[in-house]
Amino acid sequence: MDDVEIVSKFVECGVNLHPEVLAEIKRSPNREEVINRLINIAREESASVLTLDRLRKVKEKEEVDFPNAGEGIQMQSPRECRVVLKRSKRRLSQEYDSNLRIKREWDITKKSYCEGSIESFVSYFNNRFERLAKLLKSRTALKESVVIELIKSSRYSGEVKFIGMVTDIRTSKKGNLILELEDPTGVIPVLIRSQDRELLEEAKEITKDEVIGVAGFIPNGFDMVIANEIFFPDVPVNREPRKSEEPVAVAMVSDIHVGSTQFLGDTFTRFIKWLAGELGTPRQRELASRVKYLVIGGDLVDGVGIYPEQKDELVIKDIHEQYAAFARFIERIPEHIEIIITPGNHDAARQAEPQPAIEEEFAPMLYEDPRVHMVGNPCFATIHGVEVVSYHGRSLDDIIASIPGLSYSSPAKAMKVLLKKRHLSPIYGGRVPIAPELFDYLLLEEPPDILHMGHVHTTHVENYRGTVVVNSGTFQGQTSFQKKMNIHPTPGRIPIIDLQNMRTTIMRFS
Ligand code: D5M
Ligand code: FE
Ligand code: ZN
Repeated sequence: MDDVEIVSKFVECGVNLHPEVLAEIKRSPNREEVINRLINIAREESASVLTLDRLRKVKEKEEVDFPNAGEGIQMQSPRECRVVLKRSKRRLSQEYDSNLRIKREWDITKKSYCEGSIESFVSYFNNRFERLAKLLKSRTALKESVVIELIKSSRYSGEVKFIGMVTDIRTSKKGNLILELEDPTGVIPVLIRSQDRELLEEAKEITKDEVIGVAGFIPNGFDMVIANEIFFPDVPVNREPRKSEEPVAVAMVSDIHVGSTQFLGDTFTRFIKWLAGELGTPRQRELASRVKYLVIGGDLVDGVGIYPEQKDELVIKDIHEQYAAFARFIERIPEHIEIIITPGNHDAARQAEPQPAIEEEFAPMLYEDPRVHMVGNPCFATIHGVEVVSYHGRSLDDIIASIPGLSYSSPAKAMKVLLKKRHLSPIYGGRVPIAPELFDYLLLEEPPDILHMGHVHTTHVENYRGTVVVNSGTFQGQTSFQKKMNIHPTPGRIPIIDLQNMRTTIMRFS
């Protein structure tokens, strides 16, 4: 691209280029990308001349905007641009066959055996314990772990290693942390001493009802373990994430809240137009053409009777009509995009987790659409060889409330904690109703390549040991409830993950 071509690209968009900026652009290895980005920014700010000073500010602004973005994450915001584009007729993703397997065996839909009896709670927790204990035992450090009964019966003093479910957490007057750990053979207290600063810091991430390993010792004559080390099931270090051989991408959305007075219809429409190749710079359109899958992680509609006084914040007060309005948006998504839909806490599905798919009676149009897959929450799927887990994310409320240092503004950090626990919703008896099924569907048996959640209405992406941890934000503006709770949503920022290189681009639509 020579000087004239670069300058005319800007001129076509009504922006004049300062010669210093031109020189800077030419120095850049990824010229195309820099040009597109600058055009967007200049148009967004109605700047008619782009100076070097502006360019520096743009760079600063981007860092401030998304300080926590993980590796390989780029911000993009498509605007209708006057650059004359050669509209590509072929859509890249259309050229490749669909390669999606939804793991129905891990989906609760149509197979809930939950009775809610005491026995079912016992078998539910046994299933959770056994499977997480197996994961922990596969770690070298815990190979020689023993059952709690043995530790207690032998009354030995000395080193011990064992695995247990956390049934209680409390802090003593002296600042020691006291855990109570249980396995099928017994219960034992574990003490984390206040002077073990590092261990205490690690232990802050422990929540009730999760399964951990402990290495420690029993002091002479005591019936408790002093911990030296704690182990989360975690995901292996240096795991190579799987990738697609085909150039296809997946768009992640959630929390659309159709029917709410705060639903941002224009923003959602812009997103759909971008998917359809009708919006954006050439590079952004190229990315759109890769999108072959759309995952919608719950809260499609605002629902009715979800919280007190919700009526006042609804423009559509009938749930059937809310889903009908939602379906009219979905109809406009290009045919070749396959859509996976899971429920959230505002949807017409059982509230207790795991949630079965949204009921057909409420959303018949979605069931009639052959490219829409109506699935439960959580959903486990393999897309072009990439393992994807999508979970609405209600447990984030409990995790953020119980672990110091976590916040609604950085949900991917809370999601990482869940990944370490290898469980999507560990805390029982918190805000998340959990159905005691015979099998724990909320457990992460395999580390996923993509862990997707929503619910907290804040887009945030990080990478944890090879897993892309992504929260897909919302298409709803701030509600009065969120205002009271000091929650600041980030509507219209949509993560797009290219499955061929596992890079995430956050597209901005508002
Ligand atoms: O949740 C939207 C946001 O509001 C999300 O950040 C959680 C927060 N939220 C929802 N319910 C509660 C309660 N009961 N307490 C505190 N924070 C909450 P949504 O599921 O879309 O309503
Ligand atoms: Fe929501
Ligand atoms: Zn929600």
